[in-house]
Amino acid sequence: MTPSITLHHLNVSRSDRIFWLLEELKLPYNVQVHFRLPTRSAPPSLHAIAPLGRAPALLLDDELLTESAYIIHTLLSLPEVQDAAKKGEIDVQVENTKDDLFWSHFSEGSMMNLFQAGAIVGATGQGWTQGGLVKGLSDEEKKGIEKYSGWVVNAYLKPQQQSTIDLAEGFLAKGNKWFSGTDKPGESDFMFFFIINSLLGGTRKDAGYNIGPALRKWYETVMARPAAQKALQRLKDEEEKAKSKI
Ligand SMILES: N[C@@H](CCC(=O)N[C@@H](CS)C(=O)NCC(=O)O)C(=O)O
Repeated sequence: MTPSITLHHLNVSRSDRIFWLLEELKLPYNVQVHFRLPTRSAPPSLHAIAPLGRAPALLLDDELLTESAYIIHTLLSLPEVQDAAKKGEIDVQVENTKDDLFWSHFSEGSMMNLFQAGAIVGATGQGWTQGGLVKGLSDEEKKGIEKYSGWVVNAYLKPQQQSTIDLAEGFLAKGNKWFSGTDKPGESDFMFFFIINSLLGGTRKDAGYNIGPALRKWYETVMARPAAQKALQRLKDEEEKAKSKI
């Protein structure tokens, strides 16, 4: 029996990974949109659903799943998904390969770790100096904060972030079409979608990272897939529908 699925989506978040996967798996799903607060944090509505108030969160029948890699792994393991793969009805690597496991952990544990740190320091630095997050700072203090947060983001974190991009580029450049190491996208490919989409098509597009030809080709291959196109369209439509109700 097809499970009932509700994806809790936060705007500009890792839940784009799950939209793409659900479209590839041809599973019907509902979407509940949560909009970030002006501080960029998740709103109370998401905290009411997920223990850490983070997205993505997914309700699978009565079970709440969090952590995108776990959500992806669980969906790929559903008996109906495994059956569909056996019958050739879906073009997805449903069994984890060694490469899949490595790159899935890498994408969140090493790569997003650094990008998340950069986003937090950048946004809170600005919140202190321009957003009134802390009142009564002197110009001298603001300059100090700007200098420190600029150094953390650009001199300390950026070269490390670039090294993670380069490592991923090196794997694909060896002739691998997908991070799964097979001829189909697997768990790790869905995991990479968030950061590569943000670096090539989203908020980090003009942030000065060097993205090599193999990663660009991977992204083009993803974006040429009807499921990825449907996913991004559904994400946009759901956000617009939810906005119109505010
Ligand atoms: N490791 C988690 C990370 C989840 C996470 O940090 N999500 C961000 C959005 S990309 C979030 O919900 N942020 C809201 C907040 O920090 O308040 C996963 O892969 O699902």
